[in-house]
Amino acid sequence: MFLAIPLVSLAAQSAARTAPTPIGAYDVVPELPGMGRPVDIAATAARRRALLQRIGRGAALIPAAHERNIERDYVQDNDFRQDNTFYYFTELETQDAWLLLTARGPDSLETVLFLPPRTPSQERWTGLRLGPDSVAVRLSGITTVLPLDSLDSRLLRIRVAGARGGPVYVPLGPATREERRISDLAFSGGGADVRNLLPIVDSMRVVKDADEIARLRRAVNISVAGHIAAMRVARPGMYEYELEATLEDGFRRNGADRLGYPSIVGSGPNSTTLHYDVNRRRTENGDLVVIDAAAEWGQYTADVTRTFPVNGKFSPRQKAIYDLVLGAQQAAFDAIRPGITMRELDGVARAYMRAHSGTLCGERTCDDREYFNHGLGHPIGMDVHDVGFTRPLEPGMVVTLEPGIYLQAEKLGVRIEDDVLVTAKGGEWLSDAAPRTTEAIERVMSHR
Ligand SMILES: [Mn+2]
Repeated sequence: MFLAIPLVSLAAQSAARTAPTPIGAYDVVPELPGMGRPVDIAATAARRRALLQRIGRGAALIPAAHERNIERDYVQDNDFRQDNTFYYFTELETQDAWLLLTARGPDSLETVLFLPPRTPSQERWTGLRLGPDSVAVRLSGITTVLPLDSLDSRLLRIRVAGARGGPVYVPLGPATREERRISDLAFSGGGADVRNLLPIVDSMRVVKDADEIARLRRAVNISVAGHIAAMRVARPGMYEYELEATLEDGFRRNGADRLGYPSIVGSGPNSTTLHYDVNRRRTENGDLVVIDAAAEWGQYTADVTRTFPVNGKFSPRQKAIYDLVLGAQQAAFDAIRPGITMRELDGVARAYMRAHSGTLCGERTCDDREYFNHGLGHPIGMDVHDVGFTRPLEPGMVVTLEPGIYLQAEKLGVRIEDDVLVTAKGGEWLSDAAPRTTEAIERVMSHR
């Protein structure tokens, strides 16, 4: 495991006068300074073996993502993010690569990584790239690394073998012209049995392995640091984007690769809009602020929401609603065990709200779809809404619990969202270092 940087306790961070050590100090590999992260070679190899066991006999052909063109595609953002399926089997952040896995029986697995050649003149602009050489072999743990231009001849062999070689699995979805050319070359007219790889990979991704859980923990810890930073600076009269800036500063300062999703910073009336991410309103004394935001680290993203009073002190009414949401979240957490479904946990949270609403939400109870108008939670992973929502919980799944109550007439919204690792015994809070109770939030905000 490469999770070697010790976490700095948040208390120690705030106490220190000097700059805190970042939680996610940027891991790099010496051969690609600043470009790549270490690969968990054992984990990726195990995933490839697991895939080939599922396939039995056949091949899987998986393209890497391509860099967007800063002039043509996204003027404001040239950020490269690896394709999740390619990442799952390689943990490489290299672009325009292909992975070819071939199984001819249970003990015969061939893995070939195809990489474009390095071009020094281009690297003057882009920085170092992974090329088809011994560095790639060492970093990836894949012993056969070939230049990209040898992919065609390999695919022709698959095509000649046709159906005799077993099915060929490819991730079917939107493809680039080059991806279409290559899959045509491999499959058209050869009689190969082409199938979609994604359902198999998605089912493998539901239960996280130790490396994935370590990545999620790190993404969560970075996210928590950002949430606490935002709570500490909050003052009535601040603009939502000022809180957003402190929040995201906290993410990036602690080594986040990027946001897991656009940060939601909704104050007052905006606290009741579920996916509000305009973040332009000026806060007012007495507002609640809902911040639903998280960092991505090592391709995995957290998903955390906190609600706090911008002036640092909950009103009795705000506290009553908050505590009902908190109680519902705790009830769902306490019900977590292997075998239960997210839908059943949703029912547990709603039953708690129904039983404890009293007249807080008026004639109807607070679990009403008018007030708690979204689902309780979802799996997280490489996607913030990750695969496996309908699967009964198993140890190694990581899910969110995020009940909320939104009272538009009162401009009062509360959502509390934590990330939970499912274990054999129940659940483990991953994000509870972010203050969760009104007392803990007020305590953090009093140290401003
Ligand atoms: Mn969520």
